[in-house]
Amino acid sequence: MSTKPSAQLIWDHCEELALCSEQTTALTRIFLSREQAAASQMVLRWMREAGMQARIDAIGNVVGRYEGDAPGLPCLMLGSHLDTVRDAGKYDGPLGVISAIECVRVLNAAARRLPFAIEVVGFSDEEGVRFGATLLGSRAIAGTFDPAALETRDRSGMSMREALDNAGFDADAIGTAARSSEEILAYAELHIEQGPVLEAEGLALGTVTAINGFSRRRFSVKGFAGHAGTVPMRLRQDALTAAAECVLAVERIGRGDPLLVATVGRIEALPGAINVIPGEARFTLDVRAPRDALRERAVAAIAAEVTRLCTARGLGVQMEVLQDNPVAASASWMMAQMDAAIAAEGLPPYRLPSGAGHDGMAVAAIAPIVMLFVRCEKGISHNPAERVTLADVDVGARVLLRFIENFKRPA
Ligand code: HGY
Ligand code: MN
Ligand code: MN
Repeated sequence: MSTKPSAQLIWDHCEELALCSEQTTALTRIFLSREQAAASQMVLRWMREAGMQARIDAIGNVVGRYEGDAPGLPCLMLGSHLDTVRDAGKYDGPLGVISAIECVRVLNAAARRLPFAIEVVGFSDEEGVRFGATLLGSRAIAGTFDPAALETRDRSGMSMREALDNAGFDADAIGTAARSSEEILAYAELHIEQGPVLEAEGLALGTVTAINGFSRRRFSVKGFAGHAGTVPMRLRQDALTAAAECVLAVERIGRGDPLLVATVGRIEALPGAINVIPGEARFTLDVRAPRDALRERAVAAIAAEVTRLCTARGLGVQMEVLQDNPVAASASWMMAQMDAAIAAEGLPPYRLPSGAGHDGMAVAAIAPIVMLFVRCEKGISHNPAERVTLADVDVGARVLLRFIENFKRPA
């Protein structure tokens, strides 16, 4: 009987989960979609086959529980997210969920019970693709879900409340997903690095020191739609050319500090016809930094510059605050235990920050956190070219299992 996780099974389950997609030619699985419902049922089954009690909570998180050596003990929570970005890779999120399930399967096969319970969570919305606000599933578990988010709307104009109801959930029952800090000893997440550092260092794994803070905004530039053939250039109130200047200002301000990143990931011109001067332009903003003051200054500078540029053109602009998340630092004792697990598998411990956001930012509100990063090829992620190796999946799962088996919360 193997006492080691099966990297091949993890690999195969990532492949199988990737079939739950909005398209057949790309991987897109967004919050409350049919594809996500199918993925949740698949993960429920895997959790139960691994020996866990498994359920879907009030916001669609898939929650599996493996009891400790006595019933009802506080748990070490593991997991990651099951939703994806559009045209995603197969491992951002699912690798963490499936590796954690595989660790429990190995413990269960050996009839091993630890002095704490283990819970594995497949979070329902970490990416925030559908409604803009992110970490919805983990915030619900942390008890920090903002009910105002229920009124945000997706591309089709459907509100989150309606989408929850359509998917068979009760938007007003989201509070029942919240967990108390007494129930959770700590949270540990295995995730691909989504950056180039481990590969550059020639390392398979790293212990995450902190998750950079991030701010998300949505801007709407208001001009005046007009006939593309008749309105002279000097008389136009073109919302898109104003937005284009704003996008370059975001890049300029983002380049102002090597620790800062600022991105406009989406822009649209309305009404969006080839022969109509755009009367409105909408674009998103994503700003991140390892220090909250640096991020906050950059967001303020961008908002001021956007207003200045639009006003100079005689246009109006509105900014919607989608979300602000402070830096989430890993617990030092958990980093030490993750380093020890890495070393016990014969690898050199290595520490690095996370530029990407993760569910641990939300869970940090109720539990100490740590992450284990797994190398990904060229650091590519949020892209179908996202790749890991079977060998790295194998050592990642073995280190995660060793971390679990040796986990001990200091008195
Ligand atoms: O955007 C992020 O950093 C994460 O992938 N949700
Ligand atoms: Mn992720
Ligand atoms: Mn992601």
